[in-house]
Amino acid sequence: MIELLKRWPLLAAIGLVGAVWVALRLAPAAPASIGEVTAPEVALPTELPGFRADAWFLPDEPALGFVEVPAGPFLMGSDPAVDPLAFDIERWSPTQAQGMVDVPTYWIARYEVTVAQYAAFVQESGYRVADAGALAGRPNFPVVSVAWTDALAYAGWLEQKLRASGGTPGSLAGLLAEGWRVTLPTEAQWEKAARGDDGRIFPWGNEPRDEQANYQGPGLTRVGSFVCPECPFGLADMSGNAWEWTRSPYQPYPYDEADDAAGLDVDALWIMRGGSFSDGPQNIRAAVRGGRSSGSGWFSRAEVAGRRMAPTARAQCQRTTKRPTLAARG
Ligand SMILES: [Ca+2]
Repeated sequence: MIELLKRWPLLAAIGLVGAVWVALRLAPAAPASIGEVTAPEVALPTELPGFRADAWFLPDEPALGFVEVPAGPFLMGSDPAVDPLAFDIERWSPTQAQGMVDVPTYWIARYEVTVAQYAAFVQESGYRVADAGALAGRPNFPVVSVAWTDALAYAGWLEQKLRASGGTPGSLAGLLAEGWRVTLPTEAQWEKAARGDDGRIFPWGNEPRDEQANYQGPGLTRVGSFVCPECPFGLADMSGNAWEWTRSPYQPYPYDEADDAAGLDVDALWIMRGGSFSDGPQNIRAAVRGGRSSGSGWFSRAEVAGRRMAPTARAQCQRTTKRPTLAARG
């Protein structure tokens, strides 16, 4: 898919249509359209080691698993002279391989959003997710088959819960009181969180390492299964396990966050990052850019391409006032 997106938009569109055709041919039965899906029965565990059943199964950590990423510039995109695995769509401009992007302070979740967290959202809100199969995984595994719109809905719900709860840790409560929002990261925020500020290719350095990420493997693993002391900010599974949605639309580089709300229509593709358990080293690099549509149709749902392209949300807390709304993108 990423190969196809290099020739965006025509080949990407052809590829997506082709993938849907294949999925439909292989599917045992066509799922109902989004409007026909009813709220599923959700079974939540009474306890889950490492997570708080009394806090929507967020991590049992002082800031409920949110980690601060300090303000500062980082090197975004890829230079094929340094990284021979780089795709063309990671190039900054015709004259420049990479660009420096200054990112204000933000917070990002240490782990991918789990099945238990997503299930708590569905159970409490009654929200009708696009694909109830997303709730079928093990509770401490990353949730997959999540439409982009549903990922944003989860983030918005979590923000409301954290704002309303008297038990929200002071660090988070203070940010929310200042007007911070819980939403998906931009792709610049995601990439900075994955590679830090030294331009490394993978979260741990410049060479692939089997022991530090779940890739080229048989399936998903529990979030945080792979210890990566070298990874920036203590984040887990930025490379591999499940693809992760961002809130950035697919746009050619150079990246400009001001473009994030411009020129979007119902056919916009949204950037997903990090590769999955089934990808090889090339697709788990910190600069890799995948794309899917928002979830108003088939394309964004992971079953389109099997579990290879399983996207998940990595909710984050950040100061922006440009949070996309479901009404504008649905
Ligand atoms: Ca991941």
